[in-house]
Amino acid sequence: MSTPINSQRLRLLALCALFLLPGAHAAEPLTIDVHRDANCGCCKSWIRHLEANGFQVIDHVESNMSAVKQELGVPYRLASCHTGVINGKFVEGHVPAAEVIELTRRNDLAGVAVPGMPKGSPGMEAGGAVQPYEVIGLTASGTEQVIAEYPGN
Ligand SMILES: [Cu+2]
Repeated sequence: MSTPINSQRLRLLALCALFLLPGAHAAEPLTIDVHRDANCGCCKSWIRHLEANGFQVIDHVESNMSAVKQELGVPYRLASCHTGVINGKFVEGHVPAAEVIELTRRNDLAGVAVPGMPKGSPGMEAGGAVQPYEVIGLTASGTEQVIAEYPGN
């Protein structure tokens, strides 16, 4: 008689764990290191975008950003201004918070990038102009895939 109750309880516990795990993850602020040049205004605006979306940002002012990018494995073709690092993965340029979060959930990606500095991307809103842009994911094996397109549909 007690066996079915116990297994039911176990099943309930398993269900609870399923629901609690993502919740516990979201409650804990995501911490990201951001490397930038001292005089980069749009980099600071991107940092504010991340903070507004619940990230804890550790700001690093660098004198040689290209050396930082090289060290972190950011391909030259994907380069932008600042470079973030989260869970050992790179976040290059004005990547929206949604794709930074996606990066933390994707085991296949080594990093994400918004190459260049497209107008209208997070931190690049000054002036009000909007350019379409893609968020590129770089897999561990070095292939690129588009993980988001902005402005979205
Ligand atoms: Cu920028």
